[in-house]
Amino acid sequence: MAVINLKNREIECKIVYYGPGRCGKTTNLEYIHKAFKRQVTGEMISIDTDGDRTLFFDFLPLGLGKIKGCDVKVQLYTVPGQVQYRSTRKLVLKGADAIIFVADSLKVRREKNMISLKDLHGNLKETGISILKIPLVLQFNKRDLASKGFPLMSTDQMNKELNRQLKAPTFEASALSGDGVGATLTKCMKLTLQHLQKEFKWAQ
Ligand SMILES: Nc1nc2c(ncn2[C@@H]2O[C@H](COP(=O)(O)OP(=O)(O)OP(=O)(O)O)[C@@H](O)[C@H]2O)c(=O)[nH]1
Ligand SMILES: [Mg+2]
Repeated sequence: MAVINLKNREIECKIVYYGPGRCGKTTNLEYIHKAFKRQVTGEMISIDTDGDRTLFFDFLPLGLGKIKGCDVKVQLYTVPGQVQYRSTRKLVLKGADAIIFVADSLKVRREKNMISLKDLHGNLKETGISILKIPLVLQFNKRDLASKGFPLMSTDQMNKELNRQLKAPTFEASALSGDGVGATLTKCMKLTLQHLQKEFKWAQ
């Protein structure tokens, strides 16, 4: 849950990158760390890894400047995508203000995307959050692999299979080259701030 400190005029929120193993969550954060140096306010921390696999989480703090006189700070997290780390994902998800679901565009990962989205749905539900209510953006990652001859799903197919009910904004991306990474995060940030503004009005 976002921390809104009116005295210091600060808003701090948490965005979680979710998705199946090897879909590119850590690569998104690595790109942001590298390409958005002015916004990065601290080191990227990867807690517990095995090669390129995340076993606990990655963390990257950002400062996005002032919005309506408030300093906006964002904490980015990734979950471990491997199926067996469900309880860790639930832990990392705690207090999330928004989700970026990274789907792998490779045809062979079709089912893994669906399983991971279902897992997200279940984990959110267990913490009393509806997947339809939390700010959510879908990223169709690894689009660059088409030009290297890998069979990819069409974005139409991915939309039908993953996004029919969610109707979330979607972005094609290559986390490796950075294409679409900033656009995904910017949209998610906008949705998060809109959502907070609505909630805050209720709370007043
Ligand atoms: N070609 C290509 N490779 C990518 C892209 N995104 C990630 N990869 C590669 O896919 C592999 C897995 O990426 P990670 O970012 O570690 O995946 P992850 O989602 O963090 O995986 P877990 O930590 O196991 O959940 C790495 O070898 C990346 O370089 C992409 O957009 N294009
Ligand atoms: Mg990872």
